[in-house]
Amino acid sequence: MSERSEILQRLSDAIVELDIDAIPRLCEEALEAGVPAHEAVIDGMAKGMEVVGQKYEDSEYYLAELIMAGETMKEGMAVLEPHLRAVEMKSAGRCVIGTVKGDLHDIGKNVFASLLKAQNYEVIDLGVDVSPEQFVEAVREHEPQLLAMSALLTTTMGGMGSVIAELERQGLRDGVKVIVGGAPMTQEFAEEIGADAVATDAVMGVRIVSGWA
Ligand code: B12
Repeated sequence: MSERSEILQRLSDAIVELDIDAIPRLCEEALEAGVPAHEAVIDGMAKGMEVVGQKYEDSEYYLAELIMAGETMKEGMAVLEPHLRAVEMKSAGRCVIGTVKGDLHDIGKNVFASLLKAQNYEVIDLGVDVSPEQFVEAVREHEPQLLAMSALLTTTMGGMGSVIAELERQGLRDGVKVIVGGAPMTQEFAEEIGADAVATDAVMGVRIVSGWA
């Protein structure tokens, strides 16, 4: 195993083992070894999150472990975020972002928002559990080029369609590009709700939107 893949594996393992004390040091080590910050997030820590999700499904982990895994990943993000400048992209614009109503998952949204900021986007983050009314109001107020919505629960992803329908109803849809993201997204779903693009990983998302600039 190369040094890089070994470090990525250790980052993933630390998330799975909920090792909140070790994660900041491991993130530093990754940076020192020349691993780009976005790779440490997506190919390291986020891979561990997938294992955590699997263990939860297998009833090996419970809600307490999900919470702890989230906290561990946030500790790692605190070290890596200032270094998220490795994706080579041009352009800038304004983006309104949020996690849809009923959904409290924000780690992936925050990763995407950090990558956008690193590309000189102005990011207006509405947080989690954002209602269609709040999204539409923010689009009216801030007139962004980009609206980004995140959902991790299959039960909440439908809320994205409500936002787009409301934008259309209020005559705001044509002025903004809409990207939806999160693990349960599919191309078919994005087309069905009338989103402009879909991404299941944040780097892919940044590539797509910078192509629009
Ligand atoms: C951590 C976690 C939590 C934490 C969240 C902490 C936080 N602040 O976010 C807590 C403990 C709160 C939580 C709660 C729950 N969770 Co949870 N959680 C997870 C877990 C383990 C990891 C998610 C994560 O952060 N991954 C790391 C990030 C980096 O990845 P990501 O979110 O997928 O984001 C990436 C991409 O999707 C993309 N992306 C994300 N958003 C966006 C947006 C845009 C615009 C773009 C371009 C890209 C993009 O970019 C990111 C980086 O590449 C997942 C399992 C999993 N593997 O996903 C379950 C999971 C999502 N949770 C699940 C469940 C069931 C729940 C609960 C219902 C549990 C319960 N019984 O209460 C509650 C729901 C609470 C609520 N109302 O939202 C299920 C969802 C099942 C489903 N199909 O709907 C999962 C899949 C676990 C499982 N396997 O069953 N959870």
